[in-house]
Amino acid sequence: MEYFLTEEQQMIVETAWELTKNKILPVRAELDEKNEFASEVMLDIAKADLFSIFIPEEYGGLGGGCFEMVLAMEQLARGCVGIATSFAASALGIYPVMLAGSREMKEKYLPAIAAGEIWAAFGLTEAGAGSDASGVKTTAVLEGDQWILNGTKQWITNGGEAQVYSIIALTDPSKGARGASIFVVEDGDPGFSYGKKEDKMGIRSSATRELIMKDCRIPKDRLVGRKGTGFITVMKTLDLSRPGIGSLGVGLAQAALDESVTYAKQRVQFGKPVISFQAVQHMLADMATYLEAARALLYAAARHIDSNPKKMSKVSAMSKVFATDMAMKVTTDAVQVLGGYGYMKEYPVEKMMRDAKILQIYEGTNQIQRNVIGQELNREYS
Ligand code: COS
Repeated sequence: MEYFLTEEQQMIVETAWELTKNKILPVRAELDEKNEFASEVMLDIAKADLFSIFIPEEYGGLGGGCFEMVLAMEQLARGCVGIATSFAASALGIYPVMLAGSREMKEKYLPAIAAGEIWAAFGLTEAGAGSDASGVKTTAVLEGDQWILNGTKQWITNGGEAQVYSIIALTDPSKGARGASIFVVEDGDPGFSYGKKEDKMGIRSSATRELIMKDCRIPKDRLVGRKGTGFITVMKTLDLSRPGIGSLGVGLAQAALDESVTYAKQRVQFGKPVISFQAVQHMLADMATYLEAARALLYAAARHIDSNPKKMSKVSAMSKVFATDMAMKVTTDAVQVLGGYGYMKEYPVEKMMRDAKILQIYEGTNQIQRNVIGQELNREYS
């Protein structure tokens, strides 16, 4: 379908797709097999200037919005959702600074992120806090001109690979969500270390680790925004980033559809290519239709977010839930179309189906997305 992209947006799509073809497709199976972080590809992404897309021009970026990010991530995810996740997680990690940080903080970090010199990560989840974002137990106490952080973050994408971490900690535990604040913790800060790297079902070329803070001391000015406003910034950050997860679903499903149609045209059974059987055609037709519907919603949502940043929760959640449920279905059907071959590691759809599952879980489970949509509807009709 024609989505009327500007010349600049078209260029982002082409740049990201070229990178995917040349740098991601050749290495994705090996990285998946070895459970290895795609450091070199991340450097290639930096060289292609894709890290600068969402950074404002005054800080050395391209000044793009949610839509431009969605376009880039979709193309990266056509190659590997693990790598696209590492890219997306860096944006997620620095959004709190972009949304609520001081000018000095932005000057310190944003140009380096735009240049791809450093990567970021987002530290919200803990053993007892995931869907319940306000259940965080990590604490931050001010002592003289330093904050002292204590706590452990779990399942942090880019953990151990990023240089900059947005950490959500309680500065006033008695106030619950209203007592949460965000801090920038840097790799190498005293008292800051990493737990073991997780062995995951999918997105194995991304790094997922614990972040451990034991009397971790950071300068006073690493507080992002005002004390006690952390929860709201977290919610705004997730509103901005969730369409990105939708775009990973769209890119992944596109790749699965491409594999399925190509295979169905080649595979001969009962004397004919299997695409000539209606049973297979109907599966492919549904895959293509759901994919295009998800892409249309995603692009509309991202454009809406860029023009209405104050009213983004509902469309953001809709684009994430629809596109990622679609990706799970399309990749599962892709394995079915390829049959026995689809189940083998020799063909890429097996990895695609494994990679799809996380999209329904991270950055807010799809059940949480439905809660967000439902709560907004409740408010709108009151
Ligand atoms: N933007 C701005 N403010 C928001 C907001 C948003 N999108 N969503 C909620 N808020 C505000 C509310 O207005 C409320 O403010 P007041 O206390 O001033 O009224 C405050 O935040 C608390 O909101 P609420 O009571 O709805 O919070 P809940 O604890 O019920 O949590 C959900 C709501 C479930 C939506 C939230 O916990 C969530 O998104 N969870 C998933 C988190 C997630 O994505 N985790 C994955 C790991 S991070 S990659």
